[in-house]
Amino acid sequence: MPPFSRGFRGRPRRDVDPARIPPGQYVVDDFPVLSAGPTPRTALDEWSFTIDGAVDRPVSWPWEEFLALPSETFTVDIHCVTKWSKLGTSWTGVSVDTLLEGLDTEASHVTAWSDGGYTTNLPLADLTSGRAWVVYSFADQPLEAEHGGPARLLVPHLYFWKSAKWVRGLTLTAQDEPGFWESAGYHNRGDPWKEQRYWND
Ligand SMILES: Nc1nc2c(c(=O)[nH]1)N[C@H]1C(S)=C(S)[C@@H](COP(=O)(O)O)O[C@H]1N2
Ligand SMILES: [Mo]
Repeated sequence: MPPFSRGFRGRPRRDVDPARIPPGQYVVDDFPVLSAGPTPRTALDEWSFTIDGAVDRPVSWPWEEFLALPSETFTVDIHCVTKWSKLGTSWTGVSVDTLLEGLDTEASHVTAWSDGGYTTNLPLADLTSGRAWVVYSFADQPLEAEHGGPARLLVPHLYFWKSAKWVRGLTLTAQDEPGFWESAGYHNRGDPWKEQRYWND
């Protein structure tokens, strides 16, 4: 059975601005769960968030320090490559710009890595300029484990597989290295507005 409510598929919805729906997508009201493996459960006192790789000095924040960083609450639309989109989702977290503040790097790319072994690669430019966050709250509630809690990456302008659940760090790299789905045939960048679903799109 598909993890989304049946009946919306392919049916145009009158309450939705079509300009907000990327090509080939349909809108859902619920919040599907898509995980390639079991949900990891890392204790908060063992959790930290690390930026390392091609930086002048690696940085790492334990949970409490991460929560004390300047945060933002914002509302965005999200788009999964399996064709569902969810509009107007509200999140709280720390922007990647804030995390990178004061760091010196000549890296062009980033690998986001997660508890459980998931990785996804992005150009550094897709994570900066206020377009990406590490979020720990959804709809004013702590982020549920099945949706990536305690914290996940959120990169809403790219397909949702780039938004790594259970994210624990960003490794900055001089070369682009395909992540989990990118190595399995998904598009390297994944822009939903260009319908970059698979490697040859
Ligand atoms: N760690 C991890 N992150 C992940 C995934 C995963 O399997 N593991 N799946 C990706 C995919 S394909 C999608 S569509 C979204 C799903 O997020 P959700 O379960 O909160 O809807 O998470 C992305 N991030
Ligand atoms: Mo996905």
